[in-house]
Amino acid sequence: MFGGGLDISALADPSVLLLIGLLLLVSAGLAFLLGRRLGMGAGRREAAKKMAAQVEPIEEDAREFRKSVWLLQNENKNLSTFLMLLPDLARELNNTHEKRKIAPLLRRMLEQIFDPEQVLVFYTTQRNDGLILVDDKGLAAGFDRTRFIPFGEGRVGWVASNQISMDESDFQQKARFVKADFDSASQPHFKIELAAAMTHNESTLGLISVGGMLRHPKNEKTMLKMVADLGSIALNNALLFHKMQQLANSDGLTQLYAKRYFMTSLAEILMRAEKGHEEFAIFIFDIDHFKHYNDNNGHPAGDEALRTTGRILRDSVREDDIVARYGGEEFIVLLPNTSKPGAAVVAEKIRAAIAAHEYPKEQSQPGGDLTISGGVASYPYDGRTSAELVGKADEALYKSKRGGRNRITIYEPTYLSESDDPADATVAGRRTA
Ligand code: GH3
Ligand code: MG
Ligand code: MG
Repeated sequence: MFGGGLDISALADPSVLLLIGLLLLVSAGLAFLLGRRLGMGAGRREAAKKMAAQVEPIEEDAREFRKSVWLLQNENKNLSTFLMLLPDLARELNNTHEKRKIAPLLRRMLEQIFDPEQVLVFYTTQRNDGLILVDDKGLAAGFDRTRFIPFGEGRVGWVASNQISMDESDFQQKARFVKADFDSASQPHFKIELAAAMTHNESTLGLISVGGMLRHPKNEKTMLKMVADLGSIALNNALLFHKMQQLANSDGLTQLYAKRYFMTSLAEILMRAEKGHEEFAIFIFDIDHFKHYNDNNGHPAGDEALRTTGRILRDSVREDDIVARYGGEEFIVLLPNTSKPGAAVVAEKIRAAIAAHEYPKEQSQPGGDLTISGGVASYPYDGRTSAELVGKADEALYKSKRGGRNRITIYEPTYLSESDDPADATVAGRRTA
């Protein structure tokens, strides 16, 4: 029926027409479905794009948020490290009354907080005109640690004299506005990114600084200042303690050591001498006819004579000898590592110096001179305890008194069985009797 060409007559067949109709219907349906499907895909892509555009900033926010959380966690860790270390530092600082022990404690604390390449701890000099390095971490071995840094020199000197805590940006900012000699050529070894002064009552007691920090806590300047403040409290306490100790140990009139301090030192020297098989000596003396001097010239003149005697005594001995006022007009000297003959020489030198000194109105004294009588005893020959040694020196002193005064007696065991003749004793010095 379709052979050769299109047989139009076949279209007249209702069954064929039905078939074509059906086919058209199916393809229209398919086309519709396909079209719908295709149209929907493009919408979705569009929507997805829209959604992605909305999600991107959220993701960015989340990234920022995660970063902030990480920073906060880090910050929190730094802060809790700091807060955990603080009580320990305060306790340790509170337990130390020695200035030299404070610096290492501060240095260790700063190492733990900032993980720095360099830590410097300075104390103010006694003359109060500059700084001296007392402890450090990371400073070149060849650096002269005894070098004096005047207030005002370099970053360190600037912070010490201005008492303002500084960080790196403060230094840079200040350098622009103030003509400060921050990067002084004299301090090329110093790495100072953070510095704070330790102060008390407006005076600078010292300074701490860090540089090359591997850890940068958020409030680093405040943290450093807190450590500096703890340091200044400790330094001030040590200073007060030292002053109190000096007051308690010294005699108010002569400024020599007091008897109690002398006895403690004697006990210590005794122990050391026992261990090290060393010898030492003590020399005790008493002003002759001092009652007479007081009665003739008045108590204030007597006080002045005691002060002068203390000065002469101090000027006559070595630095490691201990000189004390033992009682009213009695003085005592501890001569470590000194032989008996050596002590005799020192004692005689002191007697001669006092006799040679012209005390006001001394002419009215018996013999026309203000003089002393003394006794020397030595370890281990004359005694092995403090009481024994002081007792023997005192015995020798009274021998000098009995012998006519203005003389030194060196204790000799032989004169215990004595005939009470002063000639039996070894006597140094001028004999007036
Ligand atoms: P001697 O040669 O035997 O030691 O005679 P002395 O007069 O020195 O001895 P005595 O013990 O009789 O008198 C000691 C005097 O020292 C009496 C006392 O008033 C005086 N004295 C003690 N302490 C002080 C003081 O702090 N200031 C003054 N001005 N006098 C003092
Ligand atoms: Mg006397
Ligand atoms: Mg006396």
